[in-house]
Amino acid sequence: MIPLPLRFSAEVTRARADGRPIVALESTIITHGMPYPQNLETARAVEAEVRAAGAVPATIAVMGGHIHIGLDDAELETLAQATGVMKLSRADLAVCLATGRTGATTVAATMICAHLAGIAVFATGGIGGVHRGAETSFDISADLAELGKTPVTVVAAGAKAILDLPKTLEVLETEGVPVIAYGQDEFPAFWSRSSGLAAPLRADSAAQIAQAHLMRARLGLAGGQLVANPIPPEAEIPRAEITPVIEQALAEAEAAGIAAKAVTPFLLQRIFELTEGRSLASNIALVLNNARLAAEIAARIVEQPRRCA
Ligand code: PSU
Ligand code: MN
Repeated sequence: MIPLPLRFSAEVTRARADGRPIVALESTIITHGMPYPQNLETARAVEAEVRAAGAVPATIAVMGGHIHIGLDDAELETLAQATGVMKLSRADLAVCLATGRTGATTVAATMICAHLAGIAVFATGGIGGVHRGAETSFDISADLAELGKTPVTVVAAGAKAILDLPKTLEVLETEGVPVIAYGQDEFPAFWSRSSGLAAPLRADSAAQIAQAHLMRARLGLAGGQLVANPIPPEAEIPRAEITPVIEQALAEAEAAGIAAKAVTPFLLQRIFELTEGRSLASNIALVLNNARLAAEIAARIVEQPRRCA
């Protein structure tokens, strides 16, 4: 068999040896989700937030035929400025490795790589979902099926209202994915704490989420958990304010014939422009908030088996 092409950073190698909690971080948010230099600043700030909360960050990306589990600062900088980076989902990962190209991992691909590296918890901003108009386009993110297959707990701020949120929740239910709102009953909608939709499940502590993660494994249930962590109140853009902006961006995407992998990056960029950067400030705040919660969950997961053993 060919060797598993994992390459651990020095920091992650030490954390693994010491049995410390590790939080995986995705890289598509860096290459396709935010403009330079805010993408680099955010990536660094998110890593710092994970460390401040007592865990070790592992930003994941594909470079030079390897899956990097943890990037050093020079690698982070290279990725943040790179052009022509592949956006990797489950379908693209092996071809990117085989061809030696540089690839940024989406939620789906980051889950796969985190699991290969023995990392249980992953923090991001928002997950992909069912796009509006999916009944004709069939555009449903592979993130949803991945959550149904791969045992990683993903902390996100819900899903963006650029998606069809009721259909996204339906597909998650079909995939058997626990969607757990943190500290509230409602499913949060990324920039807004409220979506108008009830979350299927609720948890009020990192310890409960960690326990549920371990219990799923004990029960032999495949797949991960989606923790929907609402954006901090001071950073939110209320639903009434963001809705018309989303509608305009969607109309422009349709008029321009944007399709497939280009849809999410196009919408994010237009919403950034239309809100004059406010959407980006909110996005950064919610990712930091998710990094903190993910670090707490990872710490509880590392502790619990020892206590029970
Ligand atoms: N949603 C966001 N920000 C993002 C993404 C989604 O709010 O940066 C990125 C994530 O990497 C996610 C991917 O996994 O887009 C989903 O892309 P698609 O819809 O093409 O599956
Ligand atoms: Mn898609």
